[in-house]
Amino acid sequence: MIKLTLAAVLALSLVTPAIAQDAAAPSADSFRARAPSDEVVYFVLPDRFENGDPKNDRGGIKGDRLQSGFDPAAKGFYHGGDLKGLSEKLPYLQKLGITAIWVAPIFKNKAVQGPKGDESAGYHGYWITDFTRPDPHFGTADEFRAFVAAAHGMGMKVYMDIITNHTADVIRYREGDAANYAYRSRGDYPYSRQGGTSGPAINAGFKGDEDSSEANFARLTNPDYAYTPYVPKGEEHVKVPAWLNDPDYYHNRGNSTFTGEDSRFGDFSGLDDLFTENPRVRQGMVAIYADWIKRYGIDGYRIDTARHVDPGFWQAFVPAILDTAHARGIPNFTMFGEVFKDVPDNGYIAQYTRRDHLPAVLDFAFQSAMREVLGRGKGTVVLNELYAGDVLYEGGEAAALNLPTFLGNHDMGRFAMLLKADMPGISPDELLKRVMLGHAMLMTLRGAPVIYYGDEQGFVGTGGDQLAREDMMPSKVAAYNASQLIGTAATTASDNFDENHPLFRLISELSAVRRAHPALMHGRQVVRHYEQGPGVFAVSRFDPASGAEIVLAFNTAATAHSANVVVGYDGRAFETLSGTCPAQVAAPGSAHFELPAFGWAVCRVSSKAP
Ligand SMILES: [Ca+2]
Ligand SMILES: [Ca+2]
Ligand SMILES: [Ca+2]
Repeated sequence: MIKLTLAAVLALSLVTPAIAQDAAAPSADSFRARAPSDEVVYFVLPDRFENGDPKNDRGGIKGDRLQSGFDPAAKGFYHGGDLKGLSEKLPYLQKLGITAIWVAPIFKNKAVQGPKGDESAGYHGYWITDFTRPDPHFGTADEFRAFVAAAHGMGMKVYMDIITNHTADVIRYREGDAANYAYRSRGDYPYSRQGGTSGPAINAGFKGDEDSSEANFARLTNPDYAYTPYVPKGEEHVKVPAWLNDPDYYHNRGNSTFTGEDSRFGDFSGLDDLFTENPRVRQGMVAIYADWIKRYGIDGYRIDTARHVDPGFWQAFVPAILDTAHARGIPNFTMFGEVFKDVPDNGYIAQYTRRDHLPAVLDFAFQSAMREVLGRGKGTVVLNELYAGDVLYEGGEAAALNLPTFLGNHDMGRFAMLLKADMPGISPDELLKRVMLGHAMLMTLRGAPVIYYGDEQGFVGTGGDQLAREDMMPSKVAAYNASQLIGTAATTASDNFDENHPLFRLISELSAVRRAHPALMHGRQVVRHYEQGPGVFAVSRFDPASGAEIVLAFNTAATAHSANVVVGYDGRAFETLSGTCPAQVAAPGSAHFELPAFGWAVCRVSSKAP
């Protein structure tokens, strides 16, 4: 590596006034003006974060854990974290460099559901009964309002996690195996007959679910075409708003296998699948989620299970919600859908921006590519293929800048766990280095980075789902506390809000660099270098106003690698923003990068010779 001379340092400092520190704290009044691409997002399950009020731990429900859902020693039950705790920890998130908080669903859930002996609780928030208020386990509407106001006061946005595909599992069927109702298809069980093609005629004149007009759905009056759905005694009015209690507004065809027709029309593990083709359901969902924007002025929606909802629903929902947000003075309101598939590719997820008109989708293709290059020994060419596909999104490469990118999540598990699964026997030190590099790439490559809570504290976890949902507050779950963290000697038995953790420091530093340089937030990205095996991957990103270039180079290999990387022909010298940059170009149009194992370089290009 070539060292900068003192003269070069002075020359660079004269032409580079905006350094990272300038952007340390986003100002409270400017958050509405920021594009979704400019955010650093933190995805948090409030139940697993901080307990600000022990009085709400049981959600006001009497009885044991099978009533209240509260059992801090069990990974599938409520642990006590809440909105008050989240508000108290906002300064921690601001120091981490977070500018937007994606909160897992806070709506009132069915506290406990599941077959006898296999019950679990709605601590994750995805089993909604009342769509109009926070779950009492998490706090009150006033506490949510206070949380949003506090976040906004610190210049941070709030993204809510919403569901339109299903409600909690309340509806049952008279026929079939209650443990797993088999899917009954539209061909075998048409809407025109009760219980199959040879059954009595019902729903005369209904032309099927492809005609979403009110006139057509006025003729769908009997929901007994596939199964005979019913609401168990005592639960007739459990859902809010009240229209949700009518089985007519659900598909009632049995459980999804997550492929083919049933992926859209089936119940997600028994969760009542809404008839999203029905205009009454569409109006109802728009009303519910428009109301949260009007009442609280939140900044965006992460949309759960988006691929299990019909395109016509999104084509109606998206513009109605955007109109509401814009009228409320939220010009940059964003929505990003969860389109999760075992083998995600950008062509598949891009459909949901083109056909369904979702403004963005969670970038599962980025996550998959990052695992390939950092966990599965694939060449950095995989990343070139990923970004080549950015033209597939509605709006093309510019729209891809707004995609939330991530390394792992609450379903698939944490990035550290995934790498460990790919490389059994990996040392904690190498795992930390790979996870650090992954975060350096996440924070600087195109897209809005999403940090999964706890990743900044070196959480690893031992699997997906419940095994990836550890507590930040001192945990009582034995399985969590037995898991070794990286970058720290701590375990989840103690509280983990360490601002000196190496991952916390890295994310915080790179967030500051990112926020100081428009090129890294919403600048066009051009791939500069990639290899067929592990090694160097490099891109340039460009400030849309000034045209200034920043070169990013990463080494995914476990040994030092170097490469001659294409750079702009006017470039002469580099200022190091992070990692190890060369002092100057090797020749106009080329720079020699030497990177240590798992090293990186974030380099601002200067046209002045050193
Ligand atoms: Ca609590
Ligand atoms: Ca059900
Ligand atoms: Ca569905």
